[in-house]
Amino acid sequence: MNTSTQTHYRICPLCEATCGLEIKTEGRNVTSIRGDAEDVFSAGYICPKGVALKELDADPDRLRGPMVRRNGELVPATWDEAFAEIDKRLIAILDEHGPESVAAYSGNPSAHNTSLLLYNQAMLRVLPGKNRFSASSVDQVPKHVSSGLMFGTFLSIPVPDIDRTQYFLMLGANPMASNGSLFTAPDFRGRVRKMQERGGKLVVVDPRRSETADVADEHLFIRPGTDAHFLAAIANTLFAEGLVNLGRLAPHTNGLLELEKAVAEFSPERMAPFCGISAETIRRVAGELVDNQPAAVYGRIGTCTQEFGTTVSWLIDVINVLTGNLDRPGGAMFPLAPAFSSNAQGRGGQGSGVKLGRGRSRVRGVPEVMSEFPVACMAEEIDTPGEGQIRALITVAGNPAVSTPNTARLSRALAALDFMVCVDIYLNETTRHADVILPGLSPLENSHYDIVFPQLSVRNWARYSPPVFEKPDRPAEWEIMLRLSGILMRQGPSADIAALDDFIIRMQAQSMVNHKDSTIVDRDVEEILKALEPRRGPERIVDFALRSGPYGDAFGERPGLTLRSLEEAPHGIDLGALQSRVPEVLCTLSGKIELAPELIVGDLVRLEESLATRKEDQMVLVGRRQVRSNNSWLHNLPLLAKGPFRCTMQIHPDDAQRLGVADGAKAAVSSRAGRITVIAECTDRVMPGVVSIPHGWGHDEDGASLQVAADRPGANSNRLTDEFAIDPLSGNAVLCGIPVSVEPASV
Ligand SMILES: Nc1nc2c(c(=O)[nH]1)N[C@H]1C(S)=C(S)[C@@H](COP(=O)(O)OP(=O)(O)OC[C@H]3O[C@@H](n4cnc5c(=O)[nH]c(N)nc54)[C@H](O)[C@@H]3O)O[C@H]1N2
Ligand SMILES: Nc1nc2c(c(=O)[nH]1)N[C@H]1C(S)=C(S)[C@@H](COP(=O)(O)OP(=O)(O)OC[C@H]3O[C@@H](n4cnc5c(=O)[nH]c(N)nc54)[C@H](O)[C@@H]3O)O[C@H]1N2
Ligand code: SF4
Ligand SMILES: [Mo]
Repeated sequence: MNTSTQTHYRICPLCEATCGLEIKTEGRNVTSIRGDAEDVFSAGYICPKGVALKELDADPDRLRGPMVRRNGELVPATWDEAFAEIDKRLIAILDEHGPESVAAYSGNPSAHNTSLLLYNQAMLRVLPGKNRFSASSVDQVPKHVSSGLMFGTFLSIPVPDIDRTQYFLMLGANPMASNGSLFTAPDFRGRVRKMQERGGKLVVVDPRRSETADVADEHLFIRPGTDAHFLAAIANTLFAEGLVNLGRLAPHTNGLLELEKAVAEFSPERMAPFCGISAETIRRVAGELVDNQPAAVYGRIGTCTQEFGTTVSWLIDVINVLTGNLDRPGGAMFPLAPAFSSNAQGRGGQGSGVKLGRGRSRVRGVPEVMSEFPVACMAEEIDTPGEGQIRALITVAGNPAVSTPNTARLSRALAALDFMVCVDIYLNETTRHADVILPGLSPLENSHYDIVFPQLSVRNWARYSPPVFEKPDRPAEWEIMLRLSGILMRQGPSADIAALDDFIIRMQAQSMVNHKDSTIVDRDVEEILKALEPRRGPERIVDFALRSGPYGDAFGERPGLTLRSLEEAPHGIDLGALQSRVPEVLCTLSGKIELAPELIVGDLVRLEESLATRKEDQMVLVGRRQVRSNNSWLHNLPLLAKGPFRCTMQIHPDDAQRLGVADGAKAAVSSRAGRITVIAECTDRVMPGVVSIPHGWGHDEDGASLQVAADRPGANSNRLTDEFAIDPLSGNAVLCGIPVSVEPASV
């Protein structure tokens, strides 16, 4: 082994900021991790999680071989034993109970892992039934629905052009902690500072004075779950005061009159008492959006994980359009990713739009969205007997036993499954229920190409990282997923995965040469496949997608991107600032921006009804994120676990006093779904009537193997969230604004 110091460049896979890292190694050890100052996009920025990749790589609790349950206990096994067990048990369940009996859940890290993302899709395609779930329905599905209906594809999501905007209205997001989401912008702090230096203004709307509010020019407290009311009042004001100006978008929109009618009753005066922001302020913000051009409105997890998640997501882009800021430099813009982006393939300006509700969940009858059912329905699909009941589950990089609503019920359901397979790197709260665990490689043993985040980025770029360390002698996740696919296709535990992989790329090439608007239309498939030799697996798919993508070389037709060109550019290739893309980006049936989609406008009745059912004195729960945490799964790394204990319930001092809860003491919090005890932290950072507890904690379950995390387990806030509370348009879980009662804990 080479023990001299080597320097590697690697994109961080831990969050959406996609920072470029400089990693120094000696032999199989990491000696240092820093931000890559020469990275074309992140320019040296890094957060503590990026540094902790060293500990993730070295974590003794990270699984390095399969585990199989024998006599009730998870024990190490060989890969062949593990796949043989899956083949035997899964196929028996399918034979006895039919296609719907085997379900799949995909978690958040799968979106950050090239090998897994590409080949999980392959496995999901051969899953025989419709019971697919993912972390998207505790996250961003409302934004997919509103974007799909307005612009024509689920990933046509406008991002705030922070580097050129003069006014940034941000709701329900805290990029100072999260580093941004549906908004890939490493070094948010630096970008805000530059915006402020050129006279721009950041306004944060949040029931908590967050770390982002601290760096903002203005912070507005808002009553949780009322962003739709606030934004409807802004839209109402823009119409009422004659401020609507569509600019160059005018010929490209449909439904302006319907929209005006739809928001006509939501005046600032009616909405103000409901959301806790005065009518005067609402009118002022509406005016500022028009006066401080260019401007951008953006919302994230706090606006999606609420009762009106789709409506808020829609209103955000409605306001971007009404103020002339959609698709304009400094406004909210559509990235043009070099690969994998469905709104960049084809003619543009027209498409087939999106379809929702193709099928309904068995128990609650919730409509399908993006070929999935809401994870809030997963427990009932497992614990409700009858035809189509889920008996077996495959989880892929997910920890639903901590991350999804009413985890107590879901954990009972997981324990009652006939069979469970987890593709995961830890033995944790979810995988402790598994019959077989299949761990992937360390991130530093994987190559990396971001499939999703260039589609959500504030600049266009292309970056690829080869593996830092040599691949150990065990399967990568793409190979694991192909073996699972082989089993589901009834080819047995040792299907010819090389042949499956060849089949996948052949289908992709075939479909692109058949696509009349593709850059490789009518080309010879054999010639294309030959040009991709000798690559296999994820690299072959990425090379194909790049070369047939909007900046690609079209397989020798023109100068352009190939995977080779990225291999030769270790700090990445910058593809420039975002460009205006309307009408080319639009894929709706009409070829226009649909301002008043029927589904959403029809649901405004519910917004109106909510005005009558408001309960003034109800305490509600919201969540929060912290820099040294990542949902449920980085609490086992000493570098991130150290420091002050972070799983506290923030409560306003007035509420604390009224309820008899003392700072630093334990409080009991209960909801319809459950009860937890948690340390209280009295602070006027949260508005009265609101408590804030971070999610992803509660590492004290028997059977998990997380030595560091178990030391300071914290409490699981998703024991309080309610599986019956969903946004009906998207099926997304409501995680903000959960009614709770709070009292001192007796012990
Ligand atoms: N109350 C509340 N709940 C929330 C949220 C909230 O704001 N409030 N946020 C929600 C959001 S936005 C999300 S995205 C979800 C996340 O929900 P999940 O994705 O279900 O949960 P995570 O905590 O991200 O767990 C990730 C799992 O992936 C595993 N893992 C990590 N890296 C890899 C890898 O490379 N390969 C494999 N195979 N496994 C890996 C980890 O061990 C862990 O088991 O949580 C949601 N839950
Ligand atoms: N350090 C760290 N980074 C992460 C993650 C992590 O767990 N830790 N998770 C990653 C994931 S999976 C995601 S999806 C992103 C999420 O990224 P963000 O959306 O930026 O997530 P949060 O930091 O939770 O910020 C949400 C904010 O919404 C506020 N809020 C709650 N309810 C409401 C409401 O009703 N209205 C309004 N206006 N605000 C409300 C909360 O107080 C909180 O400040 O972060 C990603 N990055
Ligand atoms: S902000 Fe931190 S976790 Fe996110 S990509 Fe950058 S270094 Fe990684
Ligand atoms: Mo997320």
